[in-house]
Amino acid sequence: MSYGSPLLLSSLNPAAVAAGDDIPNAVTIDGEVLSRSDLLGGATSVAERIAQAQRVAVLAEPTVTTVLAVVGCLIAGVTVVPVPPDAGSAELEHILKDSGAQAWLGTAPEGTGLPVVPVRKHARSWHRYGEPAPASTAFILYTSGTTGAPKGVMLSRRAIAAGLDALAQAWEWTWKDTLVHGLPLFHVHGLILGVLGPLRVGSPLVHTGKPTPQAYAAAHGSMYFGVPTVWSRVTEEPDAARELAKARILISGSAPLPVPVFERLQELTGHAPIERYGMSETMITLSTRPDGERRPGWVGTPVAGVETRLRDEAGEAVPHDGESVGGLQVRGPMLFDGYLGRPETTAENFTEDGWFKTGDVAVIDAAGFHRIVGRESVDLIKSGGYRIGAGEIETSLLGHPAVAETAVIGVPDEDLGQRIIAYVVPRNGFGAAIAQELIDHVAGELSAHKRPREVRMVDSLPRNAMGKVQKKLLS
Ligand code: MLC
Ligand code: AMP
Repeated sequence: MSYGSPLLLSSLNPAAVAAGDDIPNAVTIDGEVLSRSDLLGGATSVAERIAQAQRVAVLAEPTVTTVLAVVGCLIAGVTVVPVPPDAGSAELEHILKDSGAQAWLGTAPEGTGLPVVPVRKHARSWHRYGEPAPASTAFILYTSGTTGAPKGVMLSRRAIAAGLDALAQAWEWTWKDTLVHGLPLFHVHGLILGVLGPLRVGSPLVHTGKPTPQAYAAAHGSMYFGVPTVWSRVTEEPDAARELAKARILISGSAPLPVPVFERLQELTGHAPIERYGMSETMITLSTRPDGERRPGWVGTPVAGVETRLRDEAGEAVPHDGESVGGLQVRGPMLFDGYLGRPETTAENFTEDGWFKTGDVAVIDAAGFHRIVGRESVDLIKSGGYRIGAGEIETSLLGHPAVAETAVIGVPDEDLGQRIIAYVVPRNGFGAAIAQELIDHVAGELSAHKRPREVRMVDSLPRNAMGKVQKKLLS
């Protein structure tokens, strides 16, 4: 039983492992299995090697090495900076510099200059560490803003424990469940919920490497996580979808689940998906419940400890009448401790009375059900469940010699939710033939999921009298 446990990873309790109470398949990733004692012994051995460090980078490939590295840091009280495995040159440089990571733990990309501490999968240590302070920073997760390079979200052990316990309660998640997903291990969804969740609750995890419908069908879990793109792809493979009928719950989050996907999933699996809403900065704050109403297009009610409210642009209260739209503000014990090294940006994102301004606009009905209507800024794009800032893509494109001016937007896409389109005014001598090179330029500098799916060459960008690009006129 983990609820309220002072140990962040309460199911890895050394006393239980020493008593011979093992879980043979605690973590399976892409077919490779770690028992609970493998995980504790292996991760403690990692802890011994990095205990003197304050902050290390982990290349978050979906492997057991990544899990051992992360758990080793949590045992030793070392802050983890997860790095997207396909991070390009500019993104990598930014994350390493901004975070102040002292070394790579596990695998490292070439040429970053930081020392590398290897993770030895078969090494074991049974040294016992005390539990690090609950207020200490467990992770710095990099996430995009509307402008500039990604910011480091500081998440404490205490916030993670509160966030996971609230979800375990909301979803009736116990050690009897087997969680299945194939999400990336550098964000809240795949890493915090998807790896630390099972390790806190004590339920086995099957990570499928990639979140394909076939891999989900073959995993035979009781709980499944997916972003809407994953669920949409599942509904396109009816045989795979029908296999999920045996699960207890299917959970969708990180982006809006289209109503037709909700309905088709229900038709094929017999399960109305649970929808939940969250952010890197807040973990998961809203969810529908297995024993409650699951209304397509709505993300449910606050989880334990969370309060929400709506405010208009003047900061005035917006009624919870199911129709009035307002900026969603939240507070609760699972919120972050600020953006690393950016106290002013942190302060701008909170109200004077301590509520976090999510940047999402929502309605709340009289029963407390929430519907996310959209985002306040067109410059934050959600594509495949990834949060991507238009500004960072524009900066990357402007660094290419062919680009004179550019504006990046997200347009509706059936598969990805939003698809990134870059409008480019080319410099003299460059034309449409350069489009693929620009796409590859962004993928190489930032990461594959931030690449524009399409580049549209134009003679000029629509601007207002102040010279500001009118993105609403592009699409
Ligand atoms: C094609 N590729 C290129 C390329 N063209 N790569 C580089 N340069 C080019 N020019 C290929 C790559 O080789 C790679 O292939 C593939 O494109 C990766 O890009 P993709 O198109 O995005 O892959 P896709 O299969 O479409 O991914 C869909 C997806 C993915 C759903 C699997 O978007 C995903 O994992 N999303 C999850 C995002 C997530 O976890 N968000 C949570 C945020 S936390 P290959 O073969 O190598 O794959 C949060 C809080 C909360 O939001 O509420 O949860
Ligand atoms: P990230 O920082 O990647 O965690 O992205 C957080 C953003 O994802 C939120 O601000 C929302 O815009 C969006 N989001 C997350 N979950 C949902 C959901 N269930 N429905 C709609 N949007 C969501």
